[in-house]
Amino acid sequence: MITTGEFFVEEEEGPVNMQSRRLLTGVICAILLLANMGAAVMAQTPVAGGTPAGGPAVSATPGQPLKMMLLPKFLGILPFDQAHQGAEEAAKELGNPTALDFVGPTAENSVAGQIEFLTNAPAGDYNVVMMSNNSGDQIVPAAKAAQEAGVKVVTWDSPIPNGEGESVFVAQVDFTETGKVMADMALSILGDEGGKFAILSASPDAANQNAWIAAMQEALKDPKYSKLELLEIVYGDDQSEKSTEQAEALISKYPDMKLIMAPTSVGIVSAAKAVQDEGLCDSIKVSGLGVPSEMLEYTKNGCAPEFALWSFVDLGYLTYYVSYLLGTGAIQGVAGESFTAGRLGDYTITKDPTRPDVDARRILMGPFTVYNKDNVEAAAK
Ligand code: RAM
Repeated sequence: MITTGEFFVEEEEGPVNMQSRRLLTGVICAILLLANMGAAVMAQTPVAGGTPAGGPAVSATPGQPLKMMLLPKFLGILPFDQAHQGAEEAAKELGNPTALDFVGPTAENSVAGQIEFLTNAPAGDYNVVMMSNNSGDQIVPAAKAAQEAGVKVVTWDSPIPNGEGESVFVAQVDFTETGKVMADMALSILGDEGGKFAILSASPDAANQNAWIAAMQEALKDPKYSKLELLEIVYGDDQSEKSTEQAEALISKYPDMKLIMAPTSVGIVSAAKAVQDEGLCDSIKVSGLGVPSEMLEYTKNGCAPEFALWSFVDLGYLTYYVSYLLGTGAIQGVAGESFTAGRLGDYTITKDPTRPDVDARRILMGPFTVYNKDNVEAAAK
């Protein structure tokens, strides 16, 4: 290796040339010193392994082994299977040599079952748990214990309401907008004269449905929805039989009810079927959030003329990317960090604006799609 010293001894030169070369040596040394100082400062940044908040989008380094659990509210319904499909797609792309575990409780045992899965995650050597929370804030002690044991807890679909024990929430859509979308669908179905409607929700502990219902009630304060009157909120626990019973009870309790709004993929199908089976689709309509393939029949026959949803496949895919980046230390989950999530492109972590009073961070996916008889068939394929 040639050093600066050797460089000068080997050459024959006059005093002026010698002087300018000494000057050049000084400049080079100063530059090297500054470069070293810069490297030292960078090594001390708190987000070592990632990029500082506000920096360029971080890309994942594939092939790192991470044990990851995808924990839906419960097993056995199409949206969660679709999220699983998306997560597997990302797992393959990222070349994680450790297989993804898709596990969950039954719908009947959702709250206690989720708490148990999360409680056992550290002993199972998981690096990340990706959870659609169905246990409200009851999940917090288990989530905090998991975090303290070094397990990242990423929520998707349904967050931890108070944000405690949650690294970051991957939101399918903006929760405030969900309230407006539901109010708009009700108005568009019922027309200017409006009417009375009831809400058939999932379970009383479901953070996502609770937030959407609160957002809809807030949206309804706008005078343009003044003809929409909310009768009651009932809960079918995301179980078909219970949701059907609840829909039937609403139908017999409120003869003047014009609409059932169900912000759950299980509830909306149960309500549409109940209304159809009673032969009441001309007088009672159904709307809410549903999967196109499950709603096709009811949208085509006019029982459920409009409903909305997002892509659960993309939600699972994005959640896996976020979790892999967090688990490998490429991102820290702080507001301002940007990252690339494969085919979905770049995202930035922000403070969650829909939970303004708590310390929680969000990644927003979107978009919403509103389905009707014109586009439901294509989406159902
Ligand atoms: C059900 C679940 C899920 C919700 C959808 C709309 O599948 O409750 O959490 O996002 O409905």
